[in-house]
Amino acid sequence: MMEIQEIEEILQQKQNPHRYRHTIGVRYTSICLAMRYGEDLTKASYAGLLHDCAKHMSGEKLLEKCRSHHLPVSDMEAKNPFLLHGRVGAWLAGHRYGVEDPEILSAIEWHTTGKPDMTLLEKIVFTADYIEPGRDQAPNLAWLRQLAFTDIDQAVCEILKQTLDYLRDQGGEIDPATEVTYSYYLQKCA
Ligand code: DGI
Ligand code: FE
Ligand code: FE
Ligand code: FE
Repeated sequence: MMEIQEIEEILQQKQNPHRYRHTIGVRYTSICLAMRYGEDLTKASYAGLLHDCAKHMSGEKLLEKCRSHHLPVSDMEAKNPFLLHGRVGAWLAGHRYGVEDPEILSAIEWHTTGKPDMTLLEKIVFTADYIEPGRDQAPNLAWLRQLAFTDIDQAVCEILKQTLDYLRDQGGEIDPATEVTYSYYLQKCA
């Protein structure tokens, strides 16, 4: 794997200052959650740092990357290509940043929609993305941040609930993956 510092330098060049601050926030929040739940700190650090490493790409570029590297694209993703930044990011992490650990790659791939029965590392990155200190748009964030450090499954469930509410409100198309993930965690946390 490339050194953390070298990756930071590359991402700082590629991302706008706001996105880069978010990236660093997700890196450290992932590390904090890893401390709390007993995950490997190095894995959390790399997964958090690289989770949005393809976010700066346009929809067209993301689709082109998927075509050229034979990555799957669902109908929903073809219509909303930004949903592919996790999958393309995982590809970049592997091929440009030298990450070989499949757990790190999977946490990057699934950070936007989540998926049922996530690993601890996947849940950590999914949650850190939403609660990192730079985020301020969600309601009840102070409560949700505490919940994340109390019961991460409940936090995942609440984040999905808020995301679905937001998408319904905005008329955004809901990826079946997001819905399936919510159903799974709703049942698990009931
Ligand atoms: O890349 P970030 O902005 O840091 O965070 P992210 O990768 O979790 O993306 C968040 C955005 O993704 C947020 O605006 C909600 C949106 N999103 C999550 N699930 C779905 C979705 N958008 C659509 N259209 N459909 C989904 O199922
Ligand atoms: Fe993202
Ligand atoms: Fe997210
Ligand atoms: Fe993010």
